[in-house]
Amino acid sequence: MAAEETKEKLKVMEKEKKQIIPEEKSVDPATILMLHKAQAEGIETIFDRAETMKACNIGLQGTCCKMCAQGPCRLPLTKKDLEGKDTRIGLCGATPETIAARNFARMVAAGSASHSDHGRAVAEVFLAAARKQTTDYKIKDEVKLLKIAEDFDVATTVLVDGEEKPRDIYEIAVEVGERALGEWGKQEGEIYYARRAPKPRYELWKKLDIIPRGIDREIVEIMHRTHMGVDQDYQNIVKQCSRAALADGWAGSMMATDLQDVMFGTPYPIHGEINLGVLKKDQVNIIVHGHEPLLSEMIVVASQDPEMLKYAASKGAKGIVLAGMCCTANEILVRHGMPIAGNYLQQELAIITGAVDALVVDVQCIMENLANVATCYHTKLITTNTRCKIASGKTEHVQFNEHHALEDAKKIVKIAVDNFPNRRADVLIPKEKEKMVVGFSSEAINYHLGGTFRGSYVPLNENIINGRIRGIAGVVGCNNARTMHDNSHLILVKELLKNDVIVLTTGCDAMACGKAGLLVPEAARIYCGPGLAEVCETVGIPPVLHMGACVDNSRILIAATEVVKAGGLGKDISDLPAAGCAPEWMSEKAVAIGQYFVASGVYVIFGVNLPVEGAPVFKDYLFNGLEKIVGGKWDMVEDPYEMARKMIAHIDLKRKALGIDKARERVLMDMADRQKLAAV
Ligand code: MSK
Repeated sequence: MAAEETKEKLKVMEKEKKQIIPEEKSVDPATILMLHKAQAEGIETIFDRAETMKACNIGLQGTCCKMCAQGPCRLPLTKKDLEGKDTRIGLCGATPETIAARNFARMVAAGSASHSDHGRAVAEVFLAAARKQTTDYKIKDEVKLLKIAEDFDVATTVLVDGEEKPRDIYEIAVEVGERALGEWGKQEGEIYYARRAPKPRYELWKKLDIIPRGIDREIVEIMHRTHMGVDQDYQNIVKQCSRAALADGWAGSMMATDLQDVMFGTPYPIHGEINLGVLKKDQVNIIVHGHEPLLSEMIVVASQDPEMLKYAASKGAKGIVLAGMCCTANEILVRHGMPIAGNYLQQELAIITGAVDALVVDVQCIMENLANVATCYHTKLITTNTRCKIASGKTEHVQFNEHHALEDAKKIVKIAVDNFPNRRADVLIPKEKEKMVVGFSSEAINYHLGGTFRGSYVPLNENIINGRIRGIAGVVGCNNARTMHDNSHLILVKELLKNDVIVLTTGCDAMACGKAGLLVPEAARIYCGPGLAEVCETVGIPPVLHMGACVDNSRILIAATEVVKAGGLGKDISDLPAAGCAPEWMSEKAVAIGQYFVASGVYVIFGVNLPVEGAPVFKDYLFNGLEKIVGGKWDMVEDPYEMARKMIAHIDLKRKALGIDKARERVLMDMADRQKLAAV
């Protein structure tokens, strides 16, 4: 059916139903078009359910306790409680503070567990590759392996006849893999990577007794402490939140990032494309969705296999498009330049194009409703992980196994190709797709800002000190169906850029920025204040640096540490003119990330809602008290303009404390100048 005819049909069908107004739900034209198509075809999405199903008011406040069967005890905050003495307690006597702190802690535990279990799976495959038990995975980045070997106290050289010789790379990898895997079950001592932090930060953690002992231990301890009748001191609960979250940020997530880099390559700037327009009507479209890139790395290979392409041609397809969604997308984008179909709230909409032949999911952020939507189209929904199955009976399961991963991947690609001739609905692929430059690992930032000969964060620091760059912001996190899709991400990021704040991004924020054209060097001229624009144009980088997936927030920790080490901006992460924000968060992982940034000394703002309003004393501790202890603190702001204002005010406060509030003019050296210097 011609596109015009389809649109007319859509309009008529829309009029007959009372529906959400797509234009009010997203700022992304591709999303809006697909919501219209969903309505016309009678497909319910998360956007519809968010309209009809309201969130529980007491849950929103964080004061519903369902930790035992005497409850749930519901303790909503009323005006009377605020005016007089707050006498609210649960059946056992638990105060709103205890209840909200326990709920908060369980989010930290779940978030830390999710990232870290992803890391564990990566460590297991890494070890199998190091032991040569699989031929599908190899050690790709030897330089990075040697670097992390130092952090794990693994020797990289060996004495042979009194002479120091390099050790076999796979021998080193086995030892690194074993020590890395040991981090999950360690019962005492401290995680290896704690020493990566700036020295004063490490010393502070030691003094506060919050250095994680082992990842699993800290998560289990949260679950124990939050059981009925255990920890009843909100400050003590938050202390354990810090331990578990640090175990995520500085161990589970950080090891996931590092070991993936060693196996699949450390990201360096690469071109990519984003939005539903990357799908192609005349080709087999496969979308990989979730977070763990272990299988998707192999699907990248399988989808380019000449045999598979020939097979696709035999079914009438002109090729195979492999695109990603959510953080699996970010992983294969930053390493291979594979296109992204969209972020979290676009997952159902991808199927609604009618053009997706297989949607392959691994773990995390996968909506159960995908199974319902898929049955309305020809799309095969394929689960691949024992930890993430969908009980609807509407999916296929192809179990990923690292010992025959490429074979599994080929099986999946074949299912998609076989499904190509089955397309039955009107295919409507939005035209929207944007170009982007991505892949700014902390190593890549080092190279790009410092140049080949003098890789260093010093030029970044110089530009912060001289005021061309006002500060650094980490803007990360999800979409949330309770707020307009991508809207807060984009308003916030644009406000920061206008005020010369450089933005580091991951996750669904990175994708929102990509779709809006903020991830290309040309964006500097359009969106940045004069100082930041000058720096970006000189160096040739976008003003928003895409650093990867959710686990790659650990790259931001490392970048912040490198900035501290480069000098001139204080001695600790908490001294930096920097702030973080997750404007549209929804996942428990975001809370774990927020807590590890706070415990690392960063001011962190969350949008939408933070379930602490029902416990004012606990809230005040997170928003104010913690800063006196760890140097970082929480905040919650709904309005993206206000988020930007508060982040910039914080950055300015830090600049003042550093004595750099009056910008000092310095000569900005370009790459050629720096190379000349290096040659002297
Ligand atoms: S995918 S955790 S919705 S960022 Fe990492 Fe996006 Fe949040 Fe999932």
